[in-house]
Amino acid sequence: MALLNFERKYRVRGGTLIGGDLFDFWVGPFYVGFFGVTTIFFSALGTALILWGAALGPTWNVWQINIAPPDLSYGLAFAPLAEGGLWQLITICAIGAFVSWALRQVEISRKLGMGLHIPFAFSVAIFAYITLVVFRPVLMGAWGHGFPYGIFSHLDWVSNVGYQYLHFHYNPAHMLAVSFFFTTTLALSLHGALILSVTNPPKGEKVKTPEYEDTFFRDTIGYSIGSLGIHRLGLFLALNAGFWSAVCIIISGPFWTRGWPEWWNWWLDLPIWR
Ligand code: 07D
Ligand code: 07D
Ligand code: U10
Repeated sequence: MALLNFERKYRVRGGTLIGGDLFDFWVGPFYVGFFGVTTIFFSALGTALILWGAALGPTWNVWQINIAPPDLSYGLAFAPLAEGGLWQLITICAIGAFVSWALRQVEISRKLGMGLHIPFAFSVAIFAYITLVVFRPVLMGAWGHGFPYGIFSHLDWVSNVGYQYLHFHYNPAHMLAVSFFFTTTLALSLHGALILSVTNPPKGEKVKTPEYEDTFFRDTIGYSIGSLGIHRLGLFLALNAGFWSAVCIIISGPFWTRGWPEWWNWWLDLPIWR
């Protein structure tokens, strides 16, 4: 079905989570919905607050703009706007916008009668973000533990926090997350390459069937996960990358305060060596 005909067929009422027909329409290609309006509201307000923070100085250089969280001495209290209060409001707007976006994905999926896999997947990214700026700061007793909003300043935060634990690579959950990220790119490159290799036959030859795909991997590694399976695996790998990232940072501080290399002493402390 041509895309335009299809749109006419599915662009009908219903599927909304809240508000019935309210905002149940499209603007150009975009579905609006209640959560489209809340997305626009939070992202416009959040962007304006970032601009306000930037205007407070000292630079308009986009790489260097930095909106820092409050000083640790404010604990979990609200801070004055120029002293981290903007960061707190921007964080509320960011969470509002990300969650609205996920709920808009839910409404669009429901309209289309599809599964909720995409909003579920995005929720894992949101979970990692909320872990960084809410769960961990709350567990550690100060908003000042959140990361600053700025392109380079957030890199400084990652590096500083990493070295606070001496050698972040020794964090076992970080190892899992990193391995899942690497495996995700390996899986995507294998899958992208396989699909292109069967759908781009030489002139005059037919596009190959899934039997060819299966046979390639059976011949190479003895097993094929199949054309549906590779998508399940891909989603599993990617979601685990995000999930274990959240775990690796939430345990750093709230549950382990020393250097990560030291954590491995449990191995030396096993009773079998005694
Ligand atoms: C390609 C989809 C498109 C999204 C893009 C990002 C903004 C920010 C705002 C000036 C894959 C849009 C960017 C809206 C502009 C202001 C105030 C997604 C794609 C193109 N980081 N990070 C980047 C964010 C964290 C880390 C780049 C966001 C954690 C490292 C971009 C968040 C830690 C490196 C960026 C976030 C961390 C980066 C490219 C939120 C651990 C890099 C991102 C909301 C997760 C890389 C200069 C990209 C870089 C980079 C955005 C959080 C580490 C600016 C929005 C605190 C080590 N991060 N980041 O392609 O070049 O993502 O930095 O959590 O090396 Mg970061
Ligand atoms: C948080 C992003 C959420 C994004 C959302 C959407 C918009 C809209 C609009 C484009 C989670 C935002 C959307 C803004 C944009 C438009 C229109 C994703 C998030 C909701 N590390 N490390 C990780 C590696 C080291 C350290 C994670 C590798 C050093 C700390 C990942 C190496 C030290 C933290 C990872 C390495 C160190 C991490 C990041 C190598 C520093 C974290 C991915 C090869 C000296 C962070 C939850 C992630 C984390 C994290 C990888 C090295 C420290 C597994 C490969 C040794 C402090 N590192 N790291 O989390 O777990 O994505 O955060 O050396 O906090 Mg690490
Ligand atoms: C996949 C796939 C597959 C496909 C696919 C894909 C995965 C096999 C069938 C998809 C993959 C791709 C297309 C590949 C490329 C994708 C990536 C590399 C991922 C990263 C993507 C990006 C970087 C693009 C990001 C773009 C975004 C998020 C769009 C931005 C749009 C908006 C902000 C508008 C959103 C609309 C809303 C909220 C609804 C309401 C909208 C309106 C009312 C419209 C206009 C708004 C107004 C009039 C209000 C005014 C707004 C104001 C004042 C403020 C706005 C503030 C802002 C900050 C924007 O597997 O299958 O093929 O294709």
